[in-house]
Amino acid sequence: MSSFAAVSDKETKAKRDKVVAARARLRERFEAKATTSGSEGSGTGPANRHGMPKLPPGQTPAKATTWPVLDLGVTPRISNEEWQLEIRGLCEAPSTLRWHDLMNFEQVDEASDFHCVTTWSRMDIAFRGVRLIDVLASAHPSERASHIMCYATDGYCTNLSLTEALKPDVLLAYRAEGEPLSAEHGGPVRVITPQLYAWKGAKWICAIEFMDADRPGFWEKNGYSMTGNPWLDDRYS
Ligand SMILES: Nc1nc2c(c(=O)[nH]1)N[C@H]1C(S)=C(S)[C@@H](COP(=O)(O)O)O[C@H]1N2
Ligand SMILES: [Mo]
Repeated sequence: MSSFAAVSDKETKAKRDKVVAARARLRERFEAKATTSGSEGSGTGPANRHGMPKLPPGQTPAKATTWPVLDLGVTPRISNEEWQLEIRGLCEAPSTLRWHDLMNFEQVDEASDFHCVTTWSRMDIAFRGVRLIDVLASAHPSERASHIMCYATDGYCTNLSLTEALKPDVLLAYRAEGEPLSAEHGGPVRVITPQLYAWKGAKWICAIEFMDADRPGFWEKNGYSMTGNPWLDDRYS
């Protein structure tokens, strides 16, 4: 399910057509070199789980009512008005997005799974947000860009290959289960990477850098895998 906010004028429509075209071009580039990163790992939600209540190896379902909080221990409190996302690095159109810019992208609802490397999983969390691919495409990444680093306000960072980052259910999420995303879970805006362990989704996202090589983020420097594919039990390096 997805919808555009009311289209008010031609200019907005033209802008969105451009975004859609940029997204298509970018997706094409990366689908061509898609890796074999787990045939069952390329997305989640009931459809992508083939309708099976199946968990990645070594994972246990958390109670439907619990969504544990895991982070470095500080909880930034950021209002929607204060929130900013800087897009930089190897791209032709670096920019800083504000809340209203985020609202101008297509808004999508995705039920996604959330796999923590500490072995609990929450299935089918209802998220609302913007596809990361749309935001990345709007910055026109250069041909050399192969990875991104996501930076967060608490000093955290984590790396993603563009192949993973561009998958359609990777979101910049700002609502969960019908409520604004709480500060504890990374609100106002965090990354959700349903096909990867949850540490790959930066809470309180504040910057994204396009890179021409892979580089470890916080947990990746501390022994976690560079890729983090739960379907391959790909936890540590
Ligand atoms: N900014 C930031 N993002 C982060 C983390 C963090 O410490 N800081 N921890 C990661 C880890 S290890 C996990 S398991 C998930 C936990 O998200 P949750 O607290 O919403 O369950 O966030 C990830 N994103
Ligand atoms: Mo984690």
